[in-house]
Amino acid sequence: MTIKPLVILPDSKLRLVSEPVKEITDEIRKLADDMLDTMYDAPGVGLAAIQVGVPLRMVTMDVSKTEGERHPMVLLNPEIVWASEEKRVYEEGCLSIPEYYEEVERPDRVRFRYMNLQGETVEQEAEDLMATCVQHEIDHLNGVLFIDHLSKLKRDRVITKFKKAAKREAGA
Ligand code: K1U
Ligand code: ZN
Repeated sequence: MTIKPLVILPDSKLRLVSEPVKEITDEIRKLADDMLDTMYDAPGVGLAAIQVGVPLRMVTMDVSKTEGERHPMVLLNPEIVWASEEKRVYEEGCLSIPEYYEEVERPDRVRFRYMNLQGETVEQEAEDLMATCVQHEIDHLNGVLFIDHLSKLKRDRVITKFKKAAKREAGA
């Protein structure tokens, strides 16, 4: 079991556009295992590779609702192929912006496509938490954070708070 350190705001790595996964190697399988360990440990319902410092288009998710049950998903090169006109508001958090939660409006339902670790292309429809989570994670692959969906005032406030915390930690 490997828990990787999380990349935290204002680290500029969070703004990188991640590169596609070209081949499923042992290294990719190990990264998937480490990301799942890190996500469950946090705990979180999703994680993008860049949040552990790796700029690859790779996401782990587990949005299962049943206590004690695990339904781990590994998405390689995920993309949204359809989004509903209807929107919904969900209170989001981010493991890279600890202890900050805000309501974000996004499409209510999406259809997404990805490659699994077996190299198969999968297409799946999502609603509720899964729809929110997959959109949040694909944003990470494009260097977008959930705070970018908020007003400039709220976004600047949270960035300033995390910059000050990082400065304090560097000086400590
Ligand atoms: O990408 C991330 O930072 C993970 C993030 C994903 C997410 C959460 C909520 C809405 C959209 C996207 C998290 O997992 S934050 C932690 C969290 O929400 C949670 C943790 C444990 C149980 C249930 C939720
Ligand atoms: Zn996040």
